[in-house]
Amino acid sequence: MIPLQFSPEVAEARASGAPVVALESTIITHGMPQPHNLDTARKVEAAVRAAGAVPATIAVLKGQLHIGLSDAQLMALSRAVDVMKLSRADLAVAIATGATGATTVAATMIAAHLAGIDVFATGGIGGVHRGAADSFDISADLRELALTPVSVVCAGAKAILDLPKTLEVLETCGVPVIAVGQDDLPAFWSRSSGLSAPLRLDTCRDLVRAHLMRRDMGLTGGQLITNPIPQADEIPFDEMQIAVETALGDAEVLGVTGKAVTPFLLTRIYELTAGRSLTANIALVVNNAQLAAGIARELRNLEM
Ligand code: PSU
Ligand code: MN
Repeated sequence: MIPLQFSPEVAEARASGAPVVALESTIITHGMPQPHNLDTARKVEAAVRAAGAVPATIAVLKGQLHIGLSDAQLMALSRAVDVMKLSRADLAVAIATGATGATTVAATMIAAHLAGIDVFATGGIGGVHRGAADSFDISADLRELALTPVSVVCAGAKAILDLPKTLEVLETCGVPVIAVGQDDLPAFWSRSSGLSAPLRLDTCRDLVRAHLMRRDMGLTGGQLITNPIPQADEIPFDEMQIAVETALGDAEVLGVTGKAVTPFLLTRIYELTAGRSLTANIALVVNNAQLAAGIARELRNLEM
């Protein structure tokens, strides 16, 4: 038996058929500094509610797989130390041994699917790291998108990654990478990566139709919906590159590897941009939560 724990709000939504949006928790524990992590988690949940859906932040707390957290649980998680970062490889071990861990995009997709949630909002996904030809560092998020039928709304892949290689792996995995409202692939802090997105859709209705068509056709895996950061909040790509290059150099000098790479780079870029990267990060996650709520609502309409 999987120890799934639904928050009262999510349980009610499931009973009434109200739209639900899954949210990850690694962004809280490993992606942002305190107290911004808690503020952002609350803001993102509020954005989902304001847009007419129910937020389900997902985490493993003492071996229970929580789908939806209370404010007290959210607060405790945001302040906890030594929280595990859980991806597909770690999720079952953490649950079986009573551990506490935050879920990455991969693990959140697995949990959302177990809970019957089709739509998930995050900031950025993991991808192919620069230097992957030597390090073999390719996020398990990509393979999860190939396996698990959840539509993931993000702001593109972070510029710390090798974006062309990330697109290649997603194509090999059969994952539709869809830009919303523009032709270019967004690059997290920046609206454009300078690369074309493989696919473009401009409405929630089309995004939902494509999601349902994959289901009807029995295609495994999800959709990657890339939503550009609002114009007012973006940091131009070239400007970010300087901070990104410095952070990558520091990671190499310090010998940072494995799971520690993404959190290290995010922290370093936060320092190097004097907090600007965080302001942009918060804005884009909220923006993604709003779009995801719209998609979840449309999904309920079309399913009925
Ligand atoms: N992007 C962010 N903040 C984050 C992450 C990505 O802007 O916190 C997290 C997500 O949880 C993502 C994970 O799934 O980093 C990817 O880690 P890795 O590269 O180790 O797979
Ligand atoms: Mn990795």
